[in-house]
Amino acid sequence: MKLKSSQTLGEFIIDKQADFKYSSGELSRLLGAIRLASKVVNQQVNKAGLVDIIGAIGNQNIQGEEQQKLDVFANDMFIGALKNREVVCGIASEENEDFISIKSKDDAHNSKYVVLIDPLDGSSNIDVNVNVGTIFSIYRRISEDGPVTLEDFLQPGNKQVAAGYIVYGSSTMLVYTTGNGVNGFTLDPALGVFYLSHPNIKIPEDGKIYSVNEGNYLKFPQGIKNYIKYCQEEKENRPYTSRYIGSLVSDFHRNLLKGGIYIYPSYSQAPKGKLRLLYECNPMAFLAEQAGGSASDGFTRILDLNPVELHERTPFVCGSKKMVEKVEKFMKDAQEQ
Ligand code: P6P
Repeated sequence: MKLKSSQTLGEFIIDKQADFKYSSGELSRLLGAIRLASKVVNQQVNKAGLVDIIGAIGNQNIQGEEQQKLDVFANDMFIGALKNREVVCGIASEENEDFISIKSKDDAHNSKYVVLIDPLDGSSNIDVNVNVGTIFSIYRRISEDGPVTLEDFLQPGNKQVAAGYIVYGSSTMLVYTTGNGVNGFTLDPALGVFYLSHPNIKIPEDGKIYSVNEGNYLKFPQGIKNYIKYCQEEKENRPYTSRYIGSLVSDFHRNLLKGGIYIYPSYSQAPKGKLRLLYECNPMAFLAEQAGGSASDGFTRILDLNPVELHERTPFVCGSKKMVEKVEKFMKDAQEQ
């Protein structure tokens, strides 16, 4: 067997350490904690399906509980790994109502980073074997010292120091940015090592894939309805292709590599949309922009939104720059009519 030539994630993080402003290696150790937790979660996500097919695996009940609670398992794994590395002073998670303040072993709160995570986005897809993902967003704390405060988490997305996701799919990939471009790493499950497989990812400026839950079409704002009709027209390079699998990380990942747009608009039952600003939209928006794409709520750049609540939602339009601009034009024109 030939040893792989490409760089491992660990080597890459160390190589790029110089890119992190004022980092004394803590951000590298933080990313290392995420790398570790993602491997443990990947193992469980891949086993989850076996319960349904075989059901005779010793720990069927436990595994069954984990399967229903796999997102809680993922939450515990990421929080545990981050706590053990003593590099974060606070964590906020989709699974926890309140944020967690973390003391280092010397009882101090001297770590300087806070992390926000969606530990297993799309987990309702697990039992039908559709890809799921983990999303993370990292900030430097703004409070001086002592326990973290809510304000440490309520920072606009343009203050993120790093963000990324893990997609547990046909292969497991970790994609992240520290503000110096986007790089993708594929897990070799036999060795348990992430290898650099997608260096310096750039999203195509335009695309022909649109991802939206068209079942909600009648409830969408007029601008979104008009854009969907535009995608379906037999004109120029249209109709586009509709691809929506109900898992943000997977829909985003495909569009990142091929070009496309993901839309989760507001509608009557969800006046602010469904997706969470802090640990879904901000990290994905940071990645999209770092790859040359863009992200808005249909009017305003996602990364410039000022959060007021930990779990607040926002309408979300994200992907190829020209496609996002086209949606924003439809939204603006509809508003003016
Ligand atoms: P809907 C999963 O629950 C999620 O948060 C995203 O991963 C996904 O894109 C979206 O919700 C699906 O929502 O309302 O279309 O089923």
